[in-house]
Amino acid sequence: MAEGSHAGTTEPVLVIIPTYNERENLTPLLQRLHDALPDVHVLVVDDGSPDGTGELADKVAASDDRVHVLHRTEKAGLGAAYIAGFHWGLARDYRTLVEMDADGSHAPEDLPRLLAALDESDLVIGSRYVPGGALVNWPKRREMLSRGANIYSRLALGVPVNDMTAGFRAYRAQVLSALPLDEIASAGYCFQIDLTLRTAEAGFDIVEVPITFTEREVGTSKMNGSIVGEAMLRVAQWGLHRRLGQVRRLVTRR
Ligand SMILES: Nc1nc2c(ncn2[C@@H]2O[C@H](COP(=O)(O)OP(=O)(O)OP(=O)(O)O)[C@@H](O)[C@H]2O)c(=O)[nH]1
Ligand SMILES: [Mg+2]
Repeated sequence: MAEGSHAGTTEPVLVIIPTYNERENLTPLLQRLHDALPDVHVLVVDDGSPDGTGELADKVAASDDRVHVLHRTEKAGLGAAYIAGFHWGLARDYRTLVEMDADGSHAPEDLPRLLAALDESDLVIGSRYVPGGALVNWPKRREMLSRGANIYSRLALGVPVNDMTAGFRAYRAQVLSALPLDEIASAGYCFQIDLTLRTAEAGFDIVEVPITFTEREVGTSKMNGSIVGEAMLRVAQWGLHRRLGQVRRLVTRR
């Protein structure tokens, strides 16, 4: 679908950064981001972080027109934060919307390559699991979990993407406008799988570019067992639904 158009790198680009207790990470990350790409705008979506991340973001925003803050009252998960951020960005006509973690795992220095690849695609995924992708300091257990989740998702869903749980992505606005954002209830990292699947099913082009993913050095992970459980269950349901659909189409064709 992307062929023939060159909207990928057109300004303005909005980088959406969800935060929950990322006070120490936020300022250095914004600095790195604007060093790499001075013109991008940022939306920090904070879920009332008890450590004052939201107030810190307000302070930065007060002296930097490129930085905006969306405050939400309770911790409602990564997915809900992104949906709110997407609505905010689409309402303001950003043509490109980027997802990026606040904890430094996603290198802002990789973002120019993601945006360049959007010229040829509708969704660019910064991928750990394509040639050239790398993991730095990730505990073996987390790597196994992530690789396992991706193999499981690819097999269950039949979507040819190697890093479906990746959270460093660039979307063309037209993709997000086409998806029923308010129907997406996935909270944890299965939100990323959910969006990948919906993007593929809607017929948009998806490309993966290799990134180096670095384990956070500061702050704590919000990853937990219920996030994993949610992903496993939902992927199984979506997979079954897709397979049944395929079987149904085969049967009715005869
Ligand atoms: N607004 C908001 N942000 C969240 C929430 N949960 C996680 N985040 C943010 O989402 C990003 C990813 O969360 P992480 O805790 O790093 O999760 P992860 O990357 O899967 O896990 P680690 O690899 O262990 O760091 C970070 O920027 C978090 O601050 C939430 O409920 N609300
Ligand atoms: Mg992280």
